[in-house]
Amino acid sequence: MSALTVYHLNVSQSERIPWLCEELAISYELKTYKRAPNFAPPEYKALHPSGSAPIIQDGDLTLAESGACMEYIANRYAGGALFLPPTHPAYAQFIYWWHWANGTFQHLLNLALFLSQSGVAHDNPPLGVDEGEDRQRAEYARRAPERE
Ligand SMILES: N[C@@H](CCC(=O)N[C@@H](CS)C(=O)NCC(=O)O)C(=O)O
Repeated sequence: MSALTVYHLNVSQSERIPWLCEELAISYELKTYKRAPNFAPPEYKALHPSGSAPIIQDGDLTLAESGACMEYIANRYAGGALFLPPTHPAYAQFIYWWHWANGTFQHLLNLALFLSQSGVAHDNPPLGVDEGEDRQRAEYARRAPERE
C-alpha cells in the first residue's frame, strides 16, 4: 500500500492531484467521492477542517489546498520536479503564474461558474467577468516572449 493517499472529489479541481501524481510517476492510493449532490459529502468534509477538495494524506499529515498539495508532493516525492528553483532565470515568472492560477484566475472561473448556474447574464456589467478575463489574456500574451 502507498504512503500517499489522494482524496478526490469527482468533477472538481482535485483532478489536479492524481494528474500530478501520474505525471511524476508517483505511486499513490486514490479514494474517490461523489458530490452529494453539489457539494462534497459529509464523509469528505470530515477529512480536513477546510472540507474542500483536494485533500491528501501522508502518514499523520492531512493536507488541503491544491497548491499546497502539489508543492508538497513535488518536493517530498519527486525532488522538486516541475518546480523551478530560485536560481532559475524564470523563477519570478514561474511563481507569479503559479500563484496567479489559484489566487486570481480560479476565483474568476468560480465566479463565472456560479453566475452561469444562478442565471445571471454573462455580460452583466457590474460583474466584469469578461473584462477581467480579457485583461489577463492580454497580459499573458504580452509576457509570452519572457517564458521562452
Ligand atoms: N482554494 C482551494 C479551493 C478548493 C475548492 O473550492 N474545492 C471545491 C471543488 S472545485 C470543493 O471542495 N467543493 C465542494 C464543497 O465545497 O463542498 C484549493 O485550491 O484547494
